[in-house]
Amino acid sequence: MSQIAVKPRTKTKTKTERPKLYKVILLNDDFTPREFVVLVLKAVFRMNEATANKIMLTAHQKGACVIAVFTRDVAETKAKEATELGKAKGYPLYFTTEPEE
Ligand code: TYC
Repeated sequence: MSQIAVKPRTKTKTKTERPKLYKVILLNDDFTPREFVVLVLKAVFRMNEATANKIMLTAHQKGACVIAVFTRDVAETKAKEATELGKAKGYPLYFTTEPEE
């Protein structure tokens, strides 16, 4: 008796999806000094003085400003870190995150 082994056709499709990106948003408030906002932007988001100033002014004038996009973990960690820096000084400075469309 001969047996024929039939190999199942299993084709593995590798689907590499891009990780969803999250925006880090800087919110304006009436108390945090402008220079301190700039300092935090430079320290946490590695911005130069000019870029940090521009972002700070946009948030100051419009109420909020998108800083950058990162993977979820990085966005949340940086937002938390930056918010904590303000908190440590008694400022209500706040950074939030939001998924990109
Ligand atoms: N509005 C603050 C002030 O006038 C400065 C400021 C700018 C605070 C941007 C937060 O996200 C901010 N001192």
